[in-house]
Amino acid sequence: MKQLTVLSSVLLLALSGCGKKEGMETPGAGKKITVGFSQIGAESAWRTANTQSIKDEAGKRGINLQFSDAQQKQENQIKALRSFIAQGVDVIAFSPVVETGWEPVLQEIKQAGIPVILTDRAVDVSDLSLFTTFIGSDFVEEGRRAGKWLAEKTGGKAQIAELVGTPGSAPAIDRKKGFEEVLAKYPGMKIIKSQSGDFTRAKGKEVMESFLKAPDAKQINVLFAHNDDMALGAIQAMEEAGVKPGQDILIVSIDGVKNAFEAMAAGKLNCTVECNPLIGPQLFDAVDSIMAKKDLSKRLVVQEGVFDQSKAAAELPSRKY
Ligand code: GYE
Repeated sequence: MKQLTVLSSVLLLALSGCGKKEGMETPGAGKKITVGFSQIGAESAWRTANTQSIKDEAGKRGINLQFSDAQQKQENQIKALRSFIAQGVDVIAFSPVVETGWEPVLQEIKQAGIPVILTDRAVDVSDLSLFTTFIGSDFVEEGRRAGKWLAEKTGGKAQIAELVGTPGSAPAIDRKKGFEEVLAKYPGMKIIKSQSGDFTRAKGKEVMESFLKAPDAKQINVLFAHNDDMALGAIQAMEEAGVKPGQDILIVSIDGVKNAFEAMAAGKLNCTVECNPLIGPQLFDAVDSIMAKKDLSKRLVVQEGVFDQSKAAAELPSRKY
């Protein structure tokens, strides 16, 4: 994300070097646009909503969507990207499972003259011409929002267990960074346990079980989970261990999926920081701009908020994911 952060102030960058090579066929009126999309997997409710949003929007716009699920493996994503090159798709979009290791395949895509849109997660590359635009949330800010809510709620005193997302992924790196930025201002707030739950409910439960079995388990009075699914798994582990989630241990997580709102309404989760997965419309607007050879902002940020128990019941009926 370093390079992207530097660039976030530079809003309008031309598509130079990212468009199709001269002489290559561009779909004319009536010809369907083909987009190859490599999705990370189906690890969370967030991801399921994200996939649905992309498929629905492609359907609405009559886009020929080549969708590929990588089951949370970078090697599968790289294979999918190479098959999109072989098919000669018009645009490639993908949500990179981790930040690093993309340079070679992105170079191959560039050689083939196919524009790339990153969605949701960023890549760590030094050559920014390797992609046209990145559409996604500000994960550092989400981590800060979780930290600020917690500092206010606890008066700056907390012994925190942290459930980290997929190691090496942009949201795990950035949410931790933003959260720790806030913690640095409060000497009474400390992370005493930290382990990856890979953004899944099953892993979140498993890791929370091991936290609760540790000799110093009684000291934990807060859980910060990098996504709702891990928090929901941890809630189950707490209940099975006779610990009251939301009371004995305060819980703050990120995403804002419907099940998290239900858990808040039931008093088991205390706060969720929103991360909006419904980026299908923005993705295909970007595809349209590319096809029309219009300038496109290098960074498109998704708008989102923070919800606690006091707002949960009112928000629940209109929650879209
Ligand atoms: O928070 C998590 C998902 O990249 C923002 O990935 C996304 C994260 C989201 O598995 O639930």
